Amino acid sequence: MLILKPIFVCYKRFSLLIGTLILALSLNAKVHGKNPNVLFIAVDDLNDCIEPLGGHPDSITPNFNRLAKMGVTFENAFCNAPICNPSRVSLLTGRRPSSTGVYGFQPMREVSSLKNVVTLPQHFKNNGYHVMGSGKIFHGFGEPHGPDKRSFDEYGPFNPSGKQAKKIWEDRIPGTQLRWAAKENLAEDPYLDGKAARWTADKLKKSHDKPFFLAFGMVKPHLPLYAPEKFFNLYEKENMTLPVINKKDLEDLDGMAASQQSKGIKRAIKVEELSKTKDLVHAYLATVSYIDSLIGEVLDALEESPHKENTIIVLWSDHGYHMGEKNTWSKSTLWEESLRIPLFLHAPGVTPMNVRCKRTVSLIDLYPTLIDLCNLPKIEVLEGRSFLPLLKKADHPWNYPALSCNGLNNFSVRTENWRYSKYRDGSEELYDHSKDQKEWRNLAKNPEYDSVKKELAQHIPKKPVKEAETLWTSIKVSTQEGGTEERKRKYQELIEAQKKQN
Ligand SMILES: [Ca+2]
Ligand SMILES: [Ca+2]
Repeated sequence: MLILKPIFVCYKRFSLLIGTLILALSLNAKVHGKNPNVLFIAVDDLNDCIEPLGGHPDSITPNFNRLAKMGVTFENAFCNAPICNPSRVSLLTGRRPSSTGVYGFQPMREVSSLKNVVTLPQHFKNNGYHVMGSGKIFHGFGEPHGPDKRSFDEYGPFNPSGKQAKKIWEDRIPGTQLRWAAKENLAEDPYLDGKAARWTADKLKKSHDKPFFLAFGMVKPHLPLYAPEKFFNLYEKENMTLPVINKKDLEDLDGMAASQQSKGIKRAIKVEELSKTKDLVHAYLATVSYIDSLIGEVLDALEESPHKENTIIVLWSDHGYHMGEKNTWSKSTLWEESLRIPLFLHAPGVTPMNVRCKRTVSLIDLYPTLIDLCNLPKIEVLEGRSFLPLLKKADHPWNYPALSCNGLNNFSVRTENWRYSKYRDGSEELYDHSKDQKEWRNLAKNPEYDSVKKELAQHIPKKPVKEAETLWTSIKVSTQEGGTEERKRKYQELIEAQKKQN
């Protein structure tokens, strides 16, 4: 027995090892043996005010916590461009705005180089997947949040019109788009986001003949900040923590670096004059809690479904949002608040649970990463880099900065420690994130950092293509309120006229 015991122990260890190997292989087989499903969740204008990213101490987001525990939370994830359309076109085509000229509101298929582009969902569709979508995935033109028809087999709710819940109360900053309201609590949520969540949950509960790619896009917390009243009631408005703001922050900037978001700065001045910061922060967090609850509904449906063990979940926001920081309300800047985004990824058999990754990744990387995770054919022209190694090991060596751009020839390069931005008028910013996470001290003019700037500047594209010309962007309409509706009307007219001509 004395001799047998070690052999027995050895055998036990050996069988444990074999068992672990078989389990690992079978988990891997579930993802890599056949094509795993993808649940692709998009959020609009969401910054780090969610519990796993700790951007606001008062935020209540149990379902973001739940998602974080399931896989990898990226602490340093960034968008390719800090506005809806260029961010989404870039993610969904895998090409940077500086390569396509989509810096603003150019409809993707109207841009000659993108007319026949194979989008991310379309690549899944072309490779045996059933591709479904609802809500806002592509930015809509004419049709609000209309899908790109070539990218999907079927599309659920995407139009925000229709029955709406009654407002309990409403407030706004006059002369701006900053509006917020609590709506009545209804059992059947009539908003687009609620409808899209229910549609997505129903699809998850069904069995499917083919692997599926299921996209679910929410339009909140984009303005106006409307949510059912119960989400406002989660917070005590009077005790809200306010963002820490350095009033003199812009004084060390000049040129385009200082004036990049004049509308956002005007909004911030009005919010301050009317003492409405608390109200707006309250409304933003209420709206974030509302979408958190919808994410919960969808996660519940997946959990109860037969697809639980074989479905990748990815959640991203198209860009961040300023809440008064850098004296700005909204987005469209090359500062951290606009560029940093929530990004979560859960891939059964690949990602460990509850892991945080500090490496810099960006939305340009999602297309090649999903190709890798689902064993789809590679596409040569994609400009991002698959971060599959980080999904397996969050601290894998990674020396690839995130590159963002905001309009022609305005670029920002972010490494784990630095942000360097250069604008087309030559103005610059340099921030040391190891000491200055709020980006208050611009070091760009200090010659001590010339070598840092030089190294980071190497990542900036040398020949960005100019703004693409399209029918939509050729329409000149004032950007005052109602401008977008007027633009949509004129756009439809032009499309009709073009059809008649052809
Ligand atoms: Ca957006
Ligand atoms: Ca400053």
